Amino acid sequence: MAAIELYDYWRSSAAYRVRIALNLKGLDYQQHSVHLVKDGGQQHQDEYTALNPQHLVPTLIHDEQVLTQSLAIIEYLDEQYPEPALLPQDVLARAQCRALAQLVACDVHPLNNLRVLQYLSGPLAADAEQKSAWYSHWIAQGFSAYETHLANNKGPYSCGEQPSLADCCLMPQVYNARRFQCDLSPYPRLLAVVQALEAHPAFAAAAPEQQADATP
Ligand SMILES: N[C@@H](CCC(=O)N[C@@H](CS)C(=O)NCC(=O)O)C(=O)O
Repeated sequence: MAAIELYDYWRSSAAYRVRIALNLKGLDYQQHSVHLVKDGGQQHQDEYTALNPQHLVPTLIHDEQVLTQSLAIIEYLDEQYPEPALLPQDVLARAQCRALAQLVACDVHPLNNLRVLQYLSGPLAADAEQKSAWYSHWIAQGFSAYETHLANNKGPYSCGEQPSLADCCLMPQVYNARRFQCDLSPYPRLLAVVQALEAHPAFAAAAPEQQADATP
């Protein structure tokens, strides 16, 4: 098996998605911590931007090839290592599963990312209360739509009976929402899925606190 290396940060939700996918596939990987805060953010150092010119984690190295963007990385892994599949076989179900993943990864996460929060509190001089209101607003918009979609779901996970790409995105976003003390009580279906995910060993091992670079 080709060596896999993951440039990672324990609290990065995009890297957390990839850790889940790697664990679901049972793949061994070597982690390199890129501390997003220390030294002004190690994601900005030349050595790292040579790999990822967006100054973002994760970056995955597989077979000496460099891959960026968590969703692209997960789909790449799914094609290289098809079992267990992270997308449904049915074409329509596959599109619907990708839609849930993108709801989180494209329409919630980028609005609440570290660099956005830093811009809010820096150049825009938002105070802690405004930042928290911003954060909760985008979580509520996204999770309320996710909750509605789940009404049509059959099975313990976001897209039926197996953990999927959508779950790789949901779990880290819920971790972040809890960290920012967002009220998740309006989303009982989403919380039931999260309960199933938390009980799954691949998700448990990918949790931020389980990572070697986690700090109290
Ligand atoms: N769309 C990218 C997002 C990656 C991303 O936003 N990573 C965050 C951590 S979750 C990051 O590196 N932030 C550094 C910063 O904001 O300076 C992906 O899915 O890989």
